[in-house]
Amino acid sequence: MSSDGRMAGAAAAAAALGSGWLVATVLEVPTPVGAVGTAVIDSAPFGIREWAIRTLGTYDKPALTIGIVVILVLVAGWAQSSMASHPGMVAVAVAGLSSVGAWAAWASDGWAGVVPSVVAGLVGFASLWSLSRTELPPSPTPEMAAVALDRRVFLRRAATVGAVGVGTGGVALVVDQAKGSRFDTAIAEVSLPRPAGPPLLAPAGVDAGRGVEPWLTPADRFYRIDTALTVPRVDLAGWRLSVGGMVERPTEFTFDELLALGVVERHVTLCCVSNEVGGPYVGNARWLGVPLSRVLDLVGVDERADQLASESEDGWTCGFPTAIARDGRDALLAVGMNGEPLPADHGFPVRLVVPGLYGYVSATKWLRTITLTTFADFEGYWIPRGWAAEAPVKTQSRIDVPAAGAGVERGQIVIAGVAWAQHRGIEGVEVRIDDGPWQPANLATDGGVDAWRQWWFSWDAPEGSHELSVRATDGAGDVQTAQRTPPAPDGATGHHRVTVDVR
Ligand SMILES: Nc1nc2c(c(=O)[nH]1)N[C@H]1C(S)=C(S)[C@@H](COP(=O)(O)O)O[C@H]1N2
Ligand SMILES: [Mo]
Repeated sequence: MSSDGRMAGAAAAAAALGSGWLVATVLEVPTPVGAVGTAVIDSAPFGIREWAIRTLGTYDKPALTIGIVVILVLVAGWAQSSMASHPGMVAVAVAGLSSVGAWAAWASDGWAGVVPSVVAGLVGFASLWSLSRTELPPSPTPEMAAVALDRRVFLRRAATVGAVGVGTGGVALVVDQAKGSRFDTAIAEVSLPRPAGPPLLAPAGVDAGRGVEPWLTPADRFYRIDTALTVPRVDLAGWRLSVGGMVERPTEFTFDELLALGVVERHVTLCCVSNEVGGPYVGNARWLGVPLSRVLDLVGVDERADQLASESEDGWTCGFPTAIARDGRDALLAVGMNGEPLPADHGFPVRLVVPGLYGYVSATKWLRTITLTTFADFEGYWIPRGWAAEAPVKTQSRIDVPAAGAGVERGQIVIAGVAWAQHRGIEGVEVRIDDGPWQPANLATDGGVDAWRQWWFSWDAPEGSHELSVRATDGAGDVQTAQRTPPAPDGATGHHRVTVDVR
């Protein structure tokens, strides 16, 4: 493949992607690349998906998008060099790619979703075509076009085609950002009711200045895990929550109708089943929301419905035992996070928060539907992909300071971190230096059984390389197991260990 061919292919790909993106932004449907990315995420085999979260973490989505674009540019390079000799084959290839995008977006957005891919395909093919022929013959045979290609004409056209890509892409970016910031302003203007009772205060914690995780995680630092390549922007006026399935009175709620049921505020720690021992996918927030039990009382739940399933705006689903929603714990339809309306990333306008369960079975963001069903009849998104149907949070503890591999001065130092066992609470934390005995750590004030607990331990560090370990005991008196298991299928176990170098 010549470098001209590659350059022209890249220009044609840019024109196609830019115009597809622009049309998608105007129509408010997924971009062709986004739609294909979502389809890839949804169909990725268990092992690959697990690997992506483990190695790429929150960068898994940008990596996927870049991967798709690189493949398109490579294909476009091939298409450009084959255009003169095999235009029919190129037409079929472009139509094929365009159909993949159209099909992927059609699944979520119907016919409107098809338009960006069709436009991208047409612009892409027109670009390749115009770059492969000369100015002169009115209807060149492929052979003539290849021979007569004038380099200046070619370069001028390549620049024009590239400019179409950059221009449409640039406009799309500006339009999309304007829409995004208008949306964030609209969120900020949502006024939420005050919870009943005295204000909820955070317990006195360990001084966060030492590099310890703050007790309350700010929303912009809260981990984000979901399958959404683009975050849904839900229009509050059109939003409805429908509650149905095995209930006596299927009911639809507007946002105001939901809030009218009354709100409470609770500290709840949320964590992801994909979190490795010592990992970052856990956070603690002050959630404002309507107790799920109030909604369930209103609709009247059929006793045979052993699963409470839910679905999001973007078609993601999950489910957990109905009994858990009714056992008195503070399962919430959350509308606020740390005193503000839910940010778009964390589920605006309404999400579920269920203390004691991993997010993948319970914490639906951009909530739309609650369906009372059975475990026999329904499986949430992750269940056929290899994760356990029931997933109570496992007791975990983490050392945040000193950081793994850190060099520290000998003498008195503080070892500190967090421990969590949602809905059982943390009764104790112990620290072990190398192969020494387990020694009790100090616990910060208890913030309730549903929240994590900070801990610290004063250590007179002797010179050398040392391994620090931590383990927690939950409110039922059960000591965190030392047995190492991976996150799949229902949450990692084992002790967090860090090695430090004392000088
Ligand atoms: N709509 C939707 N909700 C979702 C998910 C998702 O992929 N889509 N992921 C779940 C998972 S696996 C977790 S761990 C939590 C994470 O919530 P956060 O991103 O607010 O931290 O959201 C849950 N809710
Ligand atoms: Mo998760």
